[in-house]
Amino acid sequence: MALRLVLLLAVLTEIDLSVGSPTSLNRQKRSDDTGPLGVVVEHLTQQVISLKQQAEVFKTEFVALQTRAASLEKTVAFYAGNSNDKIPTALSGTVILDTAFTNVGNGYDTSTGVFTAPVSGLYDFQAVFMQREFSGNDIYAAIYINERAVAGGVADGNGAWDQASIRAIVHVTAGQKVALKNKSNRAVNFYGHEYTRFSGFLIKAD
Ligand SMILES: [Ca+2]
Repeated sequence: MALRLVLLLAVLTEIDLSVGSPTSLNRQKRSDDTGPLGVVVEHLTQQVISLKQQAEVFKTEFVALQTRAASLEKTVAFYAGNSNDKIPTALSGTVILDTAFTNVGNGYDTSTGVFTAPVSGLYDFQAVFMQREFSGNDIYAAIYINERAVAGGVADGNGAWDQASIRAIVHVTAGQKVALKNKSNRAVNFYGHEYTRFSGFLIKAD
């Protein structure tokens, strides 16, 4: 009852105002004139449209944040070796370590020796490799990102056993290939077991 009274007053007030207005007095009512309720409905309709648009923006931003959060929580890590005495590696070839002790994210391929970055970010890669004692030939090797060598080392083939250790802390884009490759001027046999290893992990995703 009270609500009806208020609405009635509102309508009367609107009528009074329009009647009192000099322009209204001199103006014929037109068929497309909007009544007071029509104005309210139109106003509310615009507000609903605006709120729907804002909701769409929030939804898009929320999905983007969810994707970002999932990326930041992602763990990528691999650690690979080869239990044979000899790991034959061609000139400029990839050292194939056929056993992955750790392969979180499945970035390392034990059949090719290549790690393919599943996400873009800052990575830490390490390699150690060994040359037999009195083999007479030095072994050069480097960690490559695609075709670019980013860290290299040499294991001397003269005298006692030699082991080199290399490391690269680099940004890698998702899909880029990282591998330990032979940089000697010939095909070589890396010494296997726990003495030649290739590993890496994601420090922080983009
Ligand atoms: Ca040596």
